[in-house]
Order: sequence, then C-alpha cells, then structure tokens
Amino acid sequence: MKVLVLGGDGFCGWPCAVNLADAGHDVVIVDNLSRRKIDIDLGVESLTPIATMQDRLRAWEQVGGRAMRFVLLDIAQEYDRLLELLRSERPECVVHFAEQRAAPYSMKNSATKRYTVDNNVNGTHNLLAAIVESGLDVHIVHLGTMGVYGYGSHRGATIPEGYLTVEVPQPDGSRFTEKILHPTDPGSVYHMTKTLDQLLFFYYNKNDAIRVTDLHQGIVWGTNTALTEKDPRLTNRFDYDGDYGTVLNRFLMQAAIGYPLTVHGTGGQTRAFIHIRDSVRCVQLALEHPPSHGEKVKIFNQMTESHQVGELARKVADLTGAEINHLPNPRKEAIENDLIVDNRCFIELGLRPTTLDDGLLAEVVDVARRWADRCDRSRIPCISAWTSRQAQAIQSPV
Ligand code: NAD
Ligand code: USQ
Repeated sequence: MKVLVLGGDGFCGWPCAVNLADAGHDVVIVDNLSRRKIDIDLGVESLTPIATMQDRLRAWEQVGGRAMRFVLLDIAQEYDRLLELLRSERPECVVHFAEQRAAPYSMKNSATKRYTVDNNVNGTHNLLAAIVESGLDVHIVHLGTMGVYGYGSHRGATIPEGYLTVEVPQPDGSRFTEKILHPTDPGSVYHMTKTLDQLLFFYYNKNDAIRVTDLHQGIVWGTNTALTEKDPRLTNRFDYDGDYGTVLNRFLMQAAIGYPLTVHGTGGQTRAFIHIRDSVRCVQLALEHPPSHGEKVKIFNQMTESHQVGELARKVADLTGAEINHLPNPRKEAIENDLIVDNRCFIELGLRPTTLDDGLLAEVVDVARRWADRCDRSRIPCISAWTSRQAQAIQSPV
C-alpha cells in the first residue's frame, strides 16, 4: 500500500515508518524537521545520537530495507505543496504524527501556546481539506491522545473507545439513547489541540465521508524496535528534558545517571502507557484494518496498561536503587485520578501487549547508561508551569 507518514522523523513516526516499509508498504516520509529545530531552540538534544534523515534512509537501504523517500514539507503552512503531493503520490493511507506533542512545551508561554494551536489544528485541517480537494479516497490514521478524555475522576467508569452511550431525557419523561463522542477534558494547550482534531475528523467524516482512524495513544515508553536496532544510524530519539521527556523514560534515564526520580506532587496521577514496539504494531494494525466507506470515525484506545506515577517511580527505584524526590507539581492537574480503559479493539485485532515487567525497563536503563555522557543534567527539571501559581510553587519549594 502507498502510505504517507507525516511526522515520520519523530519518536513514534520513525520506527513506524521503517516498520511499514518492512511490512512491504511503499512509504513516503513527510516532515518539516521542526522537532529537530525545537531541540536547537531549547538547547537540548536527544539522549541517543540521531542521524540526519538522509543518513537514516541510506542506512535503512544498506541493511536491506525497502527504500523510503523523504519530502521536507510543513503540513500546517504549505497547503498547496501538500495538495500537490497527495495528487502526485495518490496514497491509500496517510499516517498523521505531525504535531507539536509536548504538553510542557505548549504551556511555556504565549508564543509556544500559539505555535502549538497553529501547527496542530492547521496541519490536521489542511490534511482534511486537501484530501477533499484532491478527490482521493484516503484513509487517515491519526495519532491522538488518551489525554482527550481527561484525568479528572471517572468515578470508576471504564473509558470507552471514543464513544459514550448516553440517555437523553425528553420533555414527556421518556428517554432515548445516543452514542456521542466522549466528552473532552484537556489538561494542557497541547491536549486541547487533540480534542479539536477530534471535532475536525467528526465533521469531515460526516460531511465528506473521509475515512479516519483516530488512535487515542497513551504515554509511549522505550526507545528502539528490532528494526531501528539494526544499525546505529537507525537509532530512535530519546527525549529526557523537562519539556519533551515523558515520565517513564525520564525515570529510567534518571535512574541510569544517579539523578533522584522527579515525581510531581504525591505521584497519585494515573496515566496510560504503551511500549514503542506496541505503538508501531498498533499503527500497522489500524492501517491494515481501515473503516469501511460510510463508517463513522473509528477510535481505538492505543494503550496497554495504566499506572500511577508514584508506583512507577517505586518500580524503577526497586530495579535500580534510585532515590525518589517528590517535587512541587508544575502542572495544574488532579493530585490523584482513576483510569480504567477499554482497549479491546487492538486486542481483538491480535495485539499482544508488551508489559512493564518484560525486562524492557532494564533495557531502557542500559540505553540511557550508554549515552549518559550526552545528558545535560541542568535540562532535567520541568520548569514549564501551567499558571503563575504553579510557577511560584516550583520557584520556592517548601
Ligand atoms: P515528535 O515530536 O518526536 O514527532 C513529531 C514529528 O512531526 C517531528 O518529526 C516533527 O518535526 C514533525 N512535525 C511537527 N509539525 C509538523 C508540520 N507542521 N509539518 C510537518 N512535520 C511536522 O513526537 P512523537 O512523540 O513522535 O509523537 C507523534 C504523534 O503521536 C504526535 O501527534 C503525538 O501527539 C502523538 N502521541 C505521542 C505520544 C508520546 O508519548 N510520544 C503519546 C501519545 C500520542
Ligand atoms: N510527571 C512526573 N514527573 C516527571 C514528568 C512527568 O511526575 O518528571 C507526571 C506529570 O505531572 C503527569 C504525568 O507524569 O502527571 C505524565 O506526564 P508526561 O510528560 O509523561 O505525559 P503527558 O504530558 O501527558 O504527554 C505525553 C506525550 C503526549 C501524549 C501523552 C499521552 O508527550 O504527546 O499525548 O503523553 S497521555 O498522557 O495519555 O495523554
């Protein structure tokens, strides 16, 4: 199948692109390399050294991989080129990873808030409008987030895959039932852009019958897949800094360099997780099981397990002997929340979840140890505060 991978230079996109090429798909990577530019702006680097896109593609062919092509294009700003690309490539599927994905980065200041909204909402809308204008029958597989459901209390209810069945009271006292998009409750400007993406998909699916699979993905951990391990130039990125590093990879990396684990607040926050190998597999499953024509947006919860942040820190500390540090929380978020998630769609399609206990935690610690001298410890603290109140708290911890 001809597939465009938008954002195929990123942490989730790169291993996904090589996996799709390995599975026999004809892959074109589209990326504006904005993530690499943000690293330069922030003065940080991936813990693992990452090769240029040209070297990545060369290495991939040298290890015997099916050739992929690369197009440098900004999907949020270069509408005409995006339309032209669709017309010339005529893809059957577009996998859409191309968004600014860090919640702390999105909350740094007005400039990063505005950039995140402009980039993410425009990019998704441009893609939808261009598909309509091209007249092509393209399946979009979009990487959304579990964060659209929010992390308040769900009062023990299981979070369904996208849609909630509700009863609506009528004036005559009767009730009818309806399936609606699950209410959204974003916890950052970044997460808010994903809730807006959801509405864009809903509308274009209703109006233009665009086929969409929206993957509500949890926090991805791990770094490489079997394919990106084949050559050092294929190595995936590993973010550890206070803006782009995500919680479990940060804890594993902190343990590797002897830095006390940075638990925000009590650590009662519960989040959904998925290993990068499963993430890659899920995208392939979604791509190979498209919605039928006329079907509403398919929503999958792309996660394999839920954990409390504090519990994860204890697990990492038990494995490595690391110290745990409870810090004032830079985020405005619930101190504690429940999170029970229905993820049957992928299990029924054959996903066999990789779990935290599979020895892969130790593997990430090993990767981090190997590159420990590349770590800039001063970039570990999370200093992006959600409001001035949180900013004050992190400046003068009690
Ligand atoms: P990433 O920042 O590593 O990769 C995103 C890629 O998209 C980058 O290579 C970037 O240069 C590119 N990009 C951004 N805006 C673009 C634009 N306008 N035009 C072209 N390219 C553009 O992020 P990631 O971790 O790989 O995440 C990919 C997707 O998966 C995101 O949409 C994110 O919201 C979602 N997701 C990620 C995680 C996670 O834990 N990393 C979890 C859930 C969902
Ligand atoms: N946290 C800590 N210590 C840290 C870093 C984070 O306690 O050092 C806490 C945060 O306060 C938060 C939780 O861990 O409660 C998760 O933070 P995170 O940075 O790991 O994840 P998040 O900001 O939610 O974002 C990441 C990805 C994003 C994706 C999302 C999936 O960056 O692209 O959408 O995970 S989800 O969380 O399911 O919404």
